[in-house]
Amino acid sequence: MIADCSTNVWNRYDAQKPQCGFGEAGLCCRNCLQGPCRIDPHGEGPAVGVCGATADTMVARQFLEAVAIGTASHAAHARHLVAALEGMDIADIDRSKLKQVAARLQIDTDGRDNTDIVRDLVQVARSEFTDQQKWSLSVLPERRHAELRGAKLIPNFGIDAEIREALHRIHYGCDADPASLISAAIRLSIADLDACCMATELSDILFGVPQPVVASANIGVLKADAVNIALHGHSPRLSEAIIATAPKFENSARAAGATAGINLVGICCTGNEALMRQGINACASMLNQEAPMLTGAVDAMVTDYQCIMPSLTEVAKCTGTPVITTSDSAKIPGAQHLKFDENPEATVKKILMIATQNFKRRKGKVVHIPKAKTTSVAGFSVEALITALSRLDSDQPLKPLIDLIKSGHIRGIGLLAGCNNVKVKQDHNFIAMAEELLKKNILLVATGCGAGAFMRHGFMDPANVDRLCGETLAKVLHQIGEKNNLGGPLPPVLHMGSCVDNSRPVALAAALATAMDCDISDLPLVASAPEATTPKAMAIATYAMALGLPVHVGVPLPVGGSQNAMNLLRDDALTGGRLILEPVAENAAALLINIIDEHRIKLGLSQRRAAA
Ligand code: SF4
Ligand code: MSK
Repeated sequence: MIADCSTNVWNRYDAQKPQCGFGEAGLCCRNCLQGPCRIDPHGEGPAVGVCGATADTMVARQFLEAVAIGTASHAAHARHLVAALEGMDIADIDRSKLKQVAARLQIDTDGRDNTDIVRDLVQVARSEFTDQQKWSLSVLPERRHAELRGAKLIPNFGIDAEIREALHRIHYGCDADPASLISAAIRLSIADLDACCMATELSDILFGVPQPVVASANIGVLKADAVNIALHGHSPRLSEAIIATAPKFENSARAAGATAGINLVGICCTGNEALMRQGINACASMLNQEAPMLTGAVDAMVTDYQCIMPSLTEVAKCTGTPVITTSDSAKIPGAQHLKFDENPEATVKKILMIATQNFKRRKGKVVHIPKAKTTSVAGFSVEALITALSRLDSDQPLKPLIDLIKSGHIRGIGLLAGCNNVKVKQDHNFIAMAEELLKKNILLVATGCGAGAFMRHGFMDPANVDRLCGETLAKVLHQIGEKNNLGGPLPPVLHMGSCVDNSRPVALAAALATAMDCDISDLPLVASAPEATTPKAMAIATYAMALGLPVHVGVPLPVGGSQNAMNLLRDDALTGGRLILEPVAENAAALLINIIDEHRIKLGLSQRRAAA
């Protein structure tokens, strides 16, 4: 690293050690000014807080709070896209996705003008925040509705109203019953799914449905002789605007001495969005977001919202990188704030100008860009997968996939999602689990920072299929690749997008369950967030449970202090889903493989085992 800069996420973590055991177990409550209260998990100190709240209450209340924060974040993201759709030039949108989504939401599309359809869609979107949750419920099959209805988990109101109700329950002297609180968290998570579905589909309508794209990943995508602009956060709005305008600044970049022109690179989930739709190279994920700046080669770190470390401006003090924040919801002291929504066009131009000017400042200075760079094929939206499968059976595109699952060539499907977490050696859990699961012929899809991990380690490079996958899975990936004239197989792990885009694997699961005439919870399908970090990840994990899935989390959740809360989540009779807490990746993979086999037996599917 070029800069003399000692601050980074790993040494700040070391400085925090030992972290508070009460907090880690969920046994520290700061819900009112009589606290903080804490409960001794060893039974030697107080067993209740000042108000009488028990360990069960504290843990369940905090769980609901985390899901509420996660849901509020996804809701803000979705709301931002609704506003974008309102202001969008109708000529630029993806009409086929617009009609598909509108029809599912029972908006009349026959012979109607796109402007009218958009107006109705915006209206439905707005009422998702207040009155209803049509968006997610319209994706889920009837059997799942019935399960949720039976468990009284169908949301009563819109997203915002459910968040408000959750915050009310958490307040001093309200809901103290752990079962009631956990059930509220699961119901609220449907609102999170609603926001995620809305955000994904509006992004697709606004900016296009992702299709397979070849790009590079890891820090080596930075270029010493280019104006490097890092796009960081979650929203595709700002990144798409910068991508569209950057070519106009190529000449000024070259005039400033950047012979390679402008080099846009992605960080975190804005990076995933830009990669999926525009093939922008992925530079880093949430956990290593400081590293690109430390090369000395980043000319602007441009952020929107969520998962942006406030430490970036500290790092900037060492490197001189301009850090530009663009959302009033995510300001950072020391950053230059240019509000995107106020004047998108002018803001984008100013960002490109600042970056170009900064290149002049750093010209001639040594940069240190590690060579690490991999080839990655991304862009696997459900639509892209269906198109690929339709080359095997144009009438019933899902049938080949179902037949392969039934025959055992594909033993099951695993979603590896969620963040990196400083408590785990970066990417270790993702990689160790994927190695085990792929060998056992389990088809893997990935989103969010997990997808970043797989890109960095070559798991999205088709060249590695034969090395990483079991025999029958490799054969399937080759076969689909050949039928699509890709000149090779599909990659070992399929990149389905950002963390909001966990709605894509949900849509795939729902379609498979419908086609196989079973519930989502019956499918040989598992999910894992082996290095989870954020409340958004907790909300996503909870909606995966609400859909009836077994969900593995590989880091401690603050629920360990309550056996009752753990039992409610671990063996969730409410939804058929369950939480699996297992820190050792290899053990987690073994547990998930067993669950897949149990589901296969229950469905009466072939028990054929591909040679491992
Ligand atoms: Fe303590 Fe109860 Fe206040 Fe929590 S809500 S801080 S347990 S008094
Ligand atoms: S960025 S929520 S750290 S996946 Fe979507 Fe990564 Fe988790 Fe943020």
